[in-house]
Amino acid sequence: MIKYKKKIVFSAIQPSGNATLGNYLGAIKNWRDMQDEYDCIFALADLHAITVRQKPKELKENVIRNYALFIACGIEPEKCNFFIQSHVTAHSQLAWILNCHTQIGELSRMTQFKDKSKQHTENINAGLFTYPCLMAADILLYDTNFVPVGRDQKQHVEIARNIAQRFNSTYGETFILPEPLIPKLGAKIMSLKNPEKKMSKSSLDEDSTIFILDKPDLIIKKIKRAVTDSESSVKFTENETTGINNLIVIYSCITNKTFLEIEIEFENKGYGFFKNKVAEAIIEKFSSIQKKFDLLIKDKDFLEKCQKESTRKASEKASITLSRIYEKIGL
Ligand code: AQP
Repeated sequence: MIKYKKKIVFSAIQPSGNATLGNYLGAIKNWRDMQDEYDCIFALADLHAITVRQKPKELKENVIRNYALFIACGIEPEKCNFFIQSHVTAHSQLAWILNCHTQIGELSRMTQFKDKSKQHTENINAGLFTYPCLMAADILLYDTNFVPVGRDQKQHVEIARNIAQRFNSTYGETFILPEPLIPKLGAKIMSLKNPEKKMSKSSLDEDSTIFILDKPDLIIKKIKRAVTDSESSVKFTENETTGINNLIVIYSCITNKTFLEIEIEFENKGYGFFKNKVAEAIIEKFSSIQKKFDLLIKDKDFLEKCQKESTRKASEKASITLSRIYEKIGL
């Protein structure tokens, strides 16, 4: 196996819509902060996105918009490798091989499959079921050490690890065993309308989700409408999933203030006042990203150049791993 100078980080995100505050705090912000210390490889997982029916024209546009948006969020194509999953064919090739090395039983335990098949009863396709094999392929192709993800994706990194371990014990040392990196804070930002559910980009109730590209008025409106309980004090309650806990976590992630500092800051101030401050903090954080995005999305040449170069680098690395695997299994 190749010895790399820096530890390798891989993570991906679906361009299935507009990225959310949850995606930002649970994933993108942490990717941005890892680019100097690690050899980072990030992807827009468009092959994963088609496990749910997409409109082709919209998907194409979403890929370009999200590519520009993540650069605006601080993903630097000069520092890391940021590419589009379907452009590197080794992902689908390895996914098939891993399909043949994964048990139906372990796939049926995946909570995302259970949730999404309830959500999309009209289209419970095989890809939705074998999604973890493609995700394992994404990770294992790059000899990844760490996978920074939100808490909802931990189970998928664990199955990737199990598949890798089983493969290694059958064919000899082939894959590095990846570990999930879950942020201490912001690993699961909850829906603003239902704090029992995670904030999601495909939620049917738009008021439950803040999108990175939401304009200030809309952010204020959504935060004002966010569910809070009947109490009125801004206090974090351990082990409970309440609307106020969710807003405290969001405010803490954005301002870097501790829960105690927040409780002191808003003592006797009431929810209305607190919500205004939360909205202001989000608006401030997203306004510079939105300005950068507005410029980048017009610069098609730059975006295309970055994509081409990243595809070339990723394909090169991935094909080395794929040859190693073909050799092991006798293809
Ligand atoms: N609410 C969240 N809080 C913290 N982290 C989150 N992530 C997603 N939602 C939250 C993290 O973002 C990364 C990319 O996720 P994804 O878009 O590839 O898939 P997802 O988890 O299925 O995200 P969504 O928003 O719920 O998309 P849809 O609605 O299309 O299914 C992952 O690291 C994830 O943990």
